[in-house]
Amino acid sequence: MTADLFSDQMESQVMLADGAYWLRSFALPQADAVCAMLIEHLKNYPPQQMMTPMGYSMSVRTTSFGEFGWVSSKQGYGYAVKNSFTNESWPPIPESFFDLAQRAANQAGYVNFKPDTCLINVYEIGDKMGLHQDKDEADFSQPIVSVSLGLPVTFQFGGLTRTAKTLKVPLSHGDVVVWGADSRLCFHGVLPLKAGTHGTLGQRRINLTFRKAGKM
Ligand code: MD6
Ligand code: FE
Repeated sequence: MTADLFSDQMESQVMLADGAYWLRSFALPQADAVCAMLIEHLKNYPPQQMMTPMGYSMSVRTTSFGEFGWVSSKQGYGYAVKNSFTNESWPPIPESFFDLAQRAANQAGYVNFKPDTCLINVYEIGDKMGLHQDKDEADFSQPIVSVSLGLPVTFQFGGLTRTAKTLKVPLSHGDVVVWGADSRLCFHGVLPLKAGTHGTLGQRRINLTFRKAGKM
């Protein structure tokens, strides 16, 4: 892959593995509106640092939309119908976010994607996420749709074992990655966020991850 083939802001589609696609700039037309909604939302629903089952504090701050929210604690990883910090249900996925996720899934060949959770991860400078598989969902036939906003970051996309070689994917504001089918359980992670200032989100990256967590 050469830089001149993929100039800035160009919408293009890159296959990362069987069933995994990097949709460059796919969300760019909606990205600033999505960010504006998120900035307002996070004022009322502050993201929280969760604990890993091993007892470490995660670096990213997290909250969710949807019927389910992704949670981590000493009890393990999984989905919960209530936010344990507020004891309230998660607010519904905004319609425009749901539409964006569904269109991205369609673009990657996954028809009829109906996410019931949208995880909001807020990365500050230095925040990262180690290599892991997403396997807390009830049904692996549904893909994962991940929308990147704000500062650029290096996303690692590997194989079905932790030691498989990883691709380093330079994600920018408005990029979407969709993975499912043969790549649904591929290891992935995020390298530490490098210092910078984004025009809309400042010194942050926000990642939205849409999934179908509950039963069909
Ligand atoms: C990201 N997040 O924040 C990617 N996976 O860019 C994840 O891959 C992820 O935050 C499973 C559970 C929580 C996560
Ligand atoms: Fe993940």
